[in-house]
Amino acid sequence: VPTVVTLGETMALARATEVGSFPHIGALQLGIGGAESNVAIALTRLGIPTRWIGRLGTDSLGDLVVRELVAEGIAVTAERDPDAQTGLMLKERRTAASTKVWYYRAGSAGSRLTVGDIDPGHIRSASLLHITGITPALSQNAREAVHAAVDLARDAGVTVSFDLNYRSALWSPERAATEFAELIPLCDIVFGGDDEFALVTGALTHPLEIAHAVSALGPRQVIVKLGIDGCVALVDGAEYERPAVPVQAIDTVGAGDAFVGAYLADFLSGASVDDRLATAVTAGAFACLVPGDWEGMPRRSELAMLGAREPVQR
Ligand code: KDG
Repeated sequence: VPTVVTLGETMALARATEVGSFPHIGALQLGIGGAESNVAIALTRLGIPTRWIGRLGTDSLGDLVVRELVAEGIAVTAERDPDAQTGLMLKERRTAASTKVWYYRAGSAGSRLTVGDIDPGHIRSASLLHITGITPALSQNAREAVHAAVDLARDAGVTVSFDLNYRSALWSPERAATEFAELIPLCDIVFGGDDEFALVTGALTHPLEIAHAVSALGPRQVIVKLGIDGCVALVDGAEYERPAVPVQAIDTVGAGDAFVGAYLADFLSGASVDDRLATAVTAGAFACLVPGDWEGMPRRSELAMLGAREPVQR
C-alpha cells in the first residue's frame, strides 16, 4: 500500500458560525486546520495511509489537534513543546460570500518545528513526501526541517510533492519567490494557483504557459489550480485541462488541499492523469460545500454524489 508523509503546522481553528464581524457575532466553533493535515485527511479518506509530522504545545488546543487527526486515522508524530502554545486561527465570515482569516501563530509551537523532529525512517519508508510553502515561512528552523525532509526523500527515491500555498500574512512575495525557486527544482509534483506561480515565473497569461515554465525548472508534474475555472496540468510533457465542478460555495478555504490530496491519492493508486484531475476537482468542490477547512473532504464512496440527480441516497 502506498503511504504519504507530510509535515507542517496544524492550528486550533475557531470559526464564526454566523455572518458578521467579530464584534457582532455571538459564537465561535472550535476545530482545527492546517494545510498539510488537511491534505493528510483528504488522502486518508481516499484510502492512502498518511503520517503528519508537526509540533504542538502541551496545552489543551494541542490535545484537540492530536485527537482530531487521530480520529481521522492519521499517524501523528507531534513533539509536545512545553515552551510554546499551539497556534490559533480565527475565521470571520464578514459576508455570506467572503471569509477573513486571522492568525495567532507567531512563536507558536508549530513554528518551532526542527530537523530533529523528523525521523528519517518515516520519510524513507513513505511512497511520497508532501510539503507546502507555509512551513518554510514559519521560521528558519521550520524551513530547515522542510529542506531536510526533502533531501531525505530525494536520497531515498521518495516522490516529493509541493503545494506553493503562498500566505501573504507570513512573508513577503520576494522572500516567498526566492524560497519557491529553490524548492521547485527539488520536487517531482508541484501544485499552485496561477497567482502563486506568478511569483516565480512572472506574469504569464495562459495557465499552460505557466505550467511549461514551472516544469522547465524540473518537476515532471505541474498542476495549476484555477479555482472556479478548474485546473490545467502538464504531466510528462502532455497538457491537460479540467473544468471545476460547479457548486454553491459556502467556504472555499481547504478546497486547494482537498484538490491536492485527491490528486495525490489517485496518482499513488495508479490512476490516469485525467482521472486524477477529475477526482481532484470533485474533492475541491466537496470542500467548498461545508464551512470547515477539511470536514467536507470526500470518501471514495461519496465522490459520485455531486453528479447525482437524486438528492437522497439510501
Ligand atoms: O489551505 C487551508 C489552510 O490555509 C488552513 O487550513 C490553515 O494552514 C493553514 C494556513 O496556514 O493558512
